[in-house]
Amino acid sequence: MASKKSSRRSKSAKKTNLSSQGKASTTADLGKKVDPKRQQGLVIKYIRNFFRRIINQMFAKKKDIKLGIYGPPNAGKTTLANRICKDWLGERMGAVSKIPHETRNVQVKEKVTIKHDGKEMSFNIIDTPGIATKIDYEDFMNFKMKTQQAKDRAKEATKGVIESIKWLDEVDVCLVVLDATDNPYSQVNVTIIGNLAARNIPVMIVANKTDLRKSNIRRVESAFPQYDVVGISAHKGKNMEEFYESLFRLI
Ligand SMILES: Nc1nc2c(ncn2[C@@H]2O[C@H](COP(=O)(O)OP(=O)(O)O)[C@@H](O)[C@H]2O)c(=O)[nH]1
Ligand SMILES: [Mg+2]
Repeated sequence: MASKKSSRRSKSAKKTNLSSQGKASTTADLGKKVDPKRQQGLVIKYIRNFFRRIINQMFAKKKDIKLGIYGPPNAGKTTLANRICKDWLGERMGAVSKIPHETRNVQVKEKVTIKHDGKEMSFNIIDTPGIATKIDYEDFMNFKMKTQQAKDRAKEATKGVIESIKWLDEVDVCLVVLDATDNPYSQVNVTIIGNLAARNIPVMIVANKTDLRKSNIRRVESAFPQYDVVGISAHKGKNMEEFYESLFRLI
């Protein structure tokens, strides 16, 4: 019995000990809290941080969205880039030609502010050289180019394809421009879109040249059913409202 009692006593003694320690620390904390100098310092620090946060938010630089324009040669990528730049900057972006691989270097137009439905977004527009699986200098000779000129163009076009692919690392969102009069199930189209999907880059497909009778938006939609497809004529400026609406939905 005696031993049981003594063990109970020692347990309660332990409890008392713990609770007194707890009390002591609480008292110490309270002591700190009521220190007016420390309290004043904390309030000043809080107010300073609060205003710093507000000022940072007010002047925070909005990041420009890097919009890549990709696709096979001659689909109308530069024509679309020019259309966007003309709509919002009043100036065009680059040269357009019916001869493939006119754009052989990546072109960037910075700070293109687009407004839609009361919203405003700033883009860096990246027009890329067309991606092709085969570039043959003899094809350029059909456009009445001299042999050396055709060879140079083929060499530059090949470099351009590599540059386009390198730039995929820089892109936030991407437009894939396809000529809606062409077969959409090409190796190039599947490779571009597959590459963008693997990088988790949001994609919108632009079925261009809808002003031409041979164009077929449905065929593009059924080739890539998981993507938003917008039919436009970049050349004529047809359906650009829907294009901007889809672009804002993409972001
Ligand atoms: N009919 C028609 N032709 C277009 C359209 N967009 C571009 N083109 C023509 O297609 C050719 C290639 O255009 P371009 O913008 O240089 O293509 P890119 O190689 O993809 O940059 C040029 O002759 C353009 O005038 C369009 O909406 N309709
Ligand atoms: Mg081009």
